[in-house]
Formats: sequence, C-alpha cells, structure tokens
Amino acid sequence: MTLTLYGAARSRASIVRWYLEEKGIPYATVLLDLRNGEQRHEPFTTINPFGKVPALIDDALSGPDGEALKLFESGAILLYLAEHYGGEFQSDGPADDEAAAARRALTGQWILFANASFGPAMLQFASRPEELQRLLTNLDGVLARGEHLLAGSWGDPGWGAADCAVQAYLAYLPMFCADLDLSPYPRVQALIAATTARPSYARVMGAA
Ligand SMILES: N[C@@H](CCC(=O)N[C@@H](CS)C(=O)NCC(=O)O)C(=O)O
Repeated sequence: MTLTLYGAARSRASIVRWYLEEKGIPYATVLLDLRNGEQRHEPFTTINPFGKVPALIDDALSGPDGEALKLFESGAILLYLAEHYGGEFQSDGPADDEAAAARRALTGQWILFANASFGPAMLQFASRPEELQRLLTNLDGVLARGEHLLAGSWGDPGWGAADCAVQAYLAYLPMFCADLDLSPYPRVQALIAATTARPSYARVMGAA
C-alpha cells in the first residue's frame, strides 16, 4: 500500500502532511512547482482536474476509472485518512456504533467549518474583521469543553482530523492576521501555543 501526497511548499498540503505525521501513517510526497504552474498541466491534472494541491493517491483502493484512488480537496483527504488509516471512527462493538457514526459526522462538520467558514473568514479579515472575531468568540466558548473538539460525554477520543483542520487555520492566524488582538480569546490563544509546540506540527510546518 502506498499513499502519495501531492503538495507544494507553503500550501494546504502541509495540513494533510501534519495529520499523516501525527498519526504515524507512512506516505510518499511529490512536490509540485506552483510558481511555474506545474499543477495546471498533465500529468497532475489527471489527479486533480482543477489544478490545486493537495491531492492524494491511494493504490490500495480503486477509483471510478479502475485505477488507484485519486482524491483532491484537503478536507476530503483528511476525512478519508481519518476513516481508513487513522482509525478514528472504528466502533468497539454494537454499543459503540452510534457513537462512532456521531464521531464521523462531527469530524466532517469541523473539517467543513475550518475550510468553508473559518478559513474564508480569516482570509477576509482585512475587509470583514467582525466575522472572524465573531467566529473566534464562539470557538473560544466551544473550547471550554476541552482542547479536543470531539471530547464530550463519551470521553475524549484525543487529537484527530477535526482538531487538525481547525488548529491548522488557528495557527496561521498570527501570520495571516497580524493585526488581530487574540487576548479576548484566551482558549484559542492557548490552543495556538499548544499546536505550534507539537513536535510533528513544528517538523511539518517548519519545513513547509
Ligand atoms: N479548497 C482547496 C484549496 C486548494 C488550493 O487553493 N490550493 C492552492 C495551494 S494552498 C493551490 O494549489 N494553488 C495553485 C493554483 O491555484 O494554481 C483545498 O482545501 O484543498
């Protein structure tokens, strides 16, 4: 089985790499030259026709073309890895089936929140600061339950794809939104510090 991650320096492929490293999942990488537009041409466009990284090939499964499974969109890749390699939604038996289904649904929710709500709010911070501030206020409240987004009455399943997706964007905040005062969001601030202190985060993002 080989997982091949297609990425580029300083791209969203780092988020996927961080997950793979954190979970100790073996993978190979192919780095594309985005500046020279390598992502917009074959052979890469046979993997992602939209010409964006990250993309993943898993030769353990087949896709609709009968060849190794090809996936694009960082969120879809994270969810796939969490399910098939991270063991995040495995059920411990019939009594755990519903909780496992709920963990999967909530992981999808947080990944979409990161990519479709939080990320865009962060990128639009200069023109619409109030949107990001509102999301951060609410997220700070959610984090009162604990640092891991899926922690709850069923216990704490630990760091997972939901945390990876949200924390990756949070850790970009000081860089992308340097003018943003984080002091009204103490739990967010603490989580950013905890994220950047994780050895695998530092290894991947330091090399990104
Ligand atoms: N929603 C996509 C966004 C992918 C994306 O915008 N990737 C950028 C790098 S971070 C890219 O490949 N840009 C090159 C281009 O658009 O030509 C995801 O999360 O995977």
